[in-house]
Amino acid sequence: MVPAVGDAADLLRRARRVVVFTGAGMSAESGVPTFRDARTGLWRRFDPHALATPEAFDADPALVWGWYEWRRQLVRRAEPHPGHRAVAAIEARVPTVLITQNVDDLHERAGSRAPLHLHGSLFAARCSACDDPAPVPDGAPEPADGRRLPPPRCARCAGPVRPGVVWFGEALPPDALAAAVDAASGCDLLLTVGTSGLVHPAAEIPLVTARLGGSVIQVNPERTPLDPVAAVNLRGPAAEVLPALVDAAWGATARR
Ligand code: BV8
Ligand code: ZN
Repeated sequence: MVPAVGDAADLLRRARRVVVFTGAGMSAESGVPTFRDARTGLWRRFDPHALATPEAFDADPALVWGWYEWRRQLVRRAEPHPGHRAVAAIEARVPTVLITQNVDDLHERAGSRAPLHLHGSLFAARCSACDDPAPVPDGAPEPADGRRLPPPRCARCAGPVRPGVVWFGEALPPDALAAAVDAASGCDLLLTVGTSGLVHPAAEIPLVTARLGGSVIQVNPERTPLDPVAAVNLRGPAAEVLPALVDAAWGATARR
């Protein structure tokens, strides 16, 4: 087991207000590719940073909508892992705010009640012309060649419906971002899991806690720019490390 888990457990047991901050690595062991390895499967020819933009959608709505429909169906087939359930166990033991950069619903399906989605959700959609919310089609056909699927049309103005996510170059939802900064400012412990810490402004969240004297614990198999900021770096995968951390802090009963 990862050696420093005892130190991290002491910090977690003593914490009065916790923030859990997750990135794509949190979903990796559920089979949802991260942005760094999103070249697996059907999309190895495309760079997600290029596809997740308003320009890409304007240029080729069917390609971008097909990519999100493919990801939605992949997430629907995925299951939360013990790491997601360990986060819900922390929420049950100590006042916690869960902030995620992920657009999947794995935290919710593991029992987390109200994650703050900084980058929106695969299961939300809205009209790209009039902003009216639009339903996400259920049971849409798997994108034909695994690629293109024309987006649905808005019931009000017949404009193309877009995914309810934040694309590169788009502002984050102001209320979610403000709530996240507020939580990160007021917590005494921030647990950052599975994020490369490269995408801004979300990447600033752990730094807010550290700057105000809170402790940061990082869970990631690899080094990231957050290493120097973390009081404890747990070098391992979320599905293994998070349950071990909860067990070390409160005993295995905490995860039942
Ligand atoms: C904004 C939703 C301004 C969509 C996402 C230069 C040019 C242009 C823009 C910029 C620029 N420099 C900075 C910017 C800003 C840009 C940015 O930060 N770019 C980066 C690439 C440099 N940011 C933006 O554009 C943001 N908006 O700035 O707007 C503005 C302001 C006002 C008004 C108008 C405009 C918007 C950013 C949000 C983009 N949307 N997602 C979708 O999902 O399709 S971002 C998306 O990528 C994710 O949500 C996530 O945030 C990010 C991926 O990062 P991670 O989650 O960290 O995942 P990653 O794959 O990178 O790493 C995985 C990690 O997990 C690794 O560390 C790995 O080691 C670890 N791991 C792997 N396995 C495991 C594991 N960990 C634990 N367990 C495991 N098993
Ligand atoms: Zn419309």
